[in-house]
Amino acid sequence: MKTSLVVSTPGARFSALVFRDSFSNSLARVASLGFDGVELAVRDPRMVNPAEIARLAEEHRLEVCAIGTGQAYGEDGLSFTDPDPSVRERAIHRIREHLALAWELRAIVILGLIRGKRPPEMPEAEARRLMICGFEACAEEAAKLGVNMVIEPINRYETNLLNTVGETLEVLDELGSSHLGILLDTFHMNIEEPSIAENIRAAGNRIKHVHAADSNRWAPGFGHLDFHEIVNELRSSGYDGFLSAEILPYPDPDTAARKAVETLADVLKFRGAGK
Ligand code: LER
Ligand code: MN
Repeated sequence: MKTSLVVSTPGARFSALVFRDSFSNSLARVASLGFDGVELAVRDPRMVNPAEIARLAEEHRLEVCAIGTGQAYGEDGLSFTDPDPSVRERAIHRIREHLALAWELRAIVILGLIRGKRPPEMPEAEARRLMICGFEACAEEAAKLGVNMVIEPINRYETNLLNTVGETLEVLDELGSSHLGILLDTFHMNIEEPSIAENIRAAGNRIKHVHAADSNRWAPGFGHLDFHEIVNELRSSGYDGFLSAEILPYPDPDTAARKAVETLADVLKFRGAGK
């Protein structure tokens, strides 16, 4: 497994970002801190330059592991379950653009908050149908490009659609796409799952990305999650991708980033007996 940090562009409103700066500055800082990779939270791919990002990643020897898409919902209000069909269409169109960017950077695309929230007046079955339609349209494009995507279960305070690993695995079964897997975010799991370890086992070889944050969404090591247990379970499931720190910039961005890379690198060095 490798370490990564989630970063975004200046002005990004999502709270769990350590650096929101030009990619040129952020990638230099991420590399100097010793991360293996970087995850880019991108509101609108038309606002970034893929060739420039690829050049920076190469210069700093960083892998661009994933493209986050949640700001398309959080800041532009696009979602697969919006009651307005034109908003749903624009949400799918936006993810197609994220897929094109991911293709250029050899990254995966994260489907998190872009599914939206079921509005109170919308029946559950209808919200689920619209969400599945959105996932299907994106999976079709992903298959054409050969890009992989992950669906992220997100805690109940942020959405009322797919809070748990179990619900998300059911949707993956229904979609049956070889280009779709699950993203496990330890912060959301700590809120929603009775047992983090059991749900890592349940997700097994469908785990294609991991967001690492402690119980309080601070850097791993600043809360009470057991990252040795989490990493041992991920290893047992065969996961060999990134632990990408999606964390609050507390007590300050540099301390948060340093703590994340130190804790994760330490945990990855350690091999528990029999695991
Ligand atoms: C939202 O809390 C989150 O974890 C992001 O990865 C979703 O886009
Ligand atoms: Mn996340």
